[in-house]
Amino acid sequence: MESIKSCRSCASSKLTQILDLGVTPLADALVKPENLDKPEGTYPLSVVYCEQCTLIQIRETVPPDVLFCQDYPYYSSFSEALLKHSAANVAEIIARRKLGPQHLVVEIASNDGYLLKNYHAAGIPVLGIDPASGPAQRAMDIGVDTLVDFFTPALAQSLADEGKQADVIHANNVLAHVADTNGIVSALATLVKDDGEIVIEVPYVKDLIEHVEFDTIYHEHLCYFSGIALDKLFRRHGLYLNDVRRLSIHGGSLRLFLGKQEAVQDSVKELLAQERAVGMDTSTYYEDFAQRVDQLKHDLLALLQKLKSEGKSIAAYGAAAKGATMINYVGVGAELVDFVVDRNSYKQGLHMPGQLLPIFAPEKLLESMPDYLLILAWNFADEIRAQQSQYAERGGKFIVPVPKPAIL
Ligand code: JHZ
Repeated sequence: MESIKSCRSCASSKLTQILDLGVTPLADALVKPENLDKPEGTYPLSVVYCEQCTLIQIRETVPPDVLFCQDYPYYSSFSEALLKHSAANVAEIIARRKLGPQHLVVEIASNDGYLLKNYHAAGIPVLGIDPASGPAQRAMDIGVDTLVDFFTPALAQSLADEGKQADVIHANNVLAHVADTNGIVSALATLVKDDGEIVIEVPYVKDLIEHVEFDTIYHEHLCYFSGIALDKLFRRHGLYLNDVRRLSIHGGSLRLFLGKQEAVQDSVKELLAQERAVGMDTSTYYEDFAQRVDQLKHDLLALLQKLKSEGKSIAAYGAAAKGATMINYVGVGAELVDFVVDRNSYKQGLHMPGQLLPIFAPEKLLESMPDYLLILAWNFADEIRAQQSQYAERGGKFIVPVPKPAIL
């Protein structure tokens, strides 16, 4: 592991620490039953603000081949909400750009083909790029052509040399995952055609801070983006942030539309102005975050301990990466929560990193009927509650941990 001395975007060494989450295991390094006695790798996790370009980032860089290996357990297609969100995005872009068989759409971090399959079904050529071979194989099985590799400037150049520049590039929830922040943006600029478009989704740091979504901080996420920080980053590589939308997905995200020609719309000007108005271009904006995170930790622990002292049983829903940060930072172990359930069959039978809570299929809920269900995948709380209506009808109650622990 390396610890940065300068900003990943602008290289300034003026970094101000805003949060220390201690030493944690890797959020997606789920533990196999046969390894339960073996020590897990743990890494420090701390968040800094760049005084020059305003980018929020973690100090620690864990090598990508450790993070996104063959066993990488995240498969996008387990959420109906995400599938709907992606299909709607694709339909809009096909219609607006009048895409057809003569075009090429590339997705970086294409995972199991959850997004590109919509273009493929419409007869538009696609290429996915993803280093995690498990999800990539799933994509290929459904006909989504996929390169199992890391997306680098060299790979972008070799695709461009082969005549495979893209009309549209999607890069959802991947910008933050790449340590060479300038490298990935320059690679996007290389791969997109001069009249092409890049559509990027990132979790929005304003939502993270305002709703205390501290659990979305883990080693896979190196950067936490604002419009101000992104605009500076893109311009350095001849790309213009021309349009932007705020989305509710993943606790609040930005969808960014970039091109090689400058055509900045009011949406971008308004977003940047709003960010400046609340002070996101100063470290003051982030000053009380650590204290609010600590309050949430205290409140959640107190709630779970009170329920246990009343003889109630508690389980958790969602073996999400963010769930690992939540249970490890708050200290939610087997004395409080009996087990975790998750629909992702690749996670079932494994254990959460750190606290080692066992992961089962959601059917276990109706069999065991815990009194309370802590929703660790709170970003999909509506979907999960709808799906678990039988659990609720039988008297089960839900706990949502952010922005403030609440029983629903
Ligand atoms: P979910 C991942 O984070 C990892 P995670 C990654 N680093 C990233 O950037 C973000 O996504 C965007 C399960 N589930 O998506 C599926 C059910 O079991 O919030 C997942 O295991 N039933 C790439 O892991 C987990 O919950 C359901 O009905 O924090 C959700 O994880 C639903 C909706 C989900 O992301």
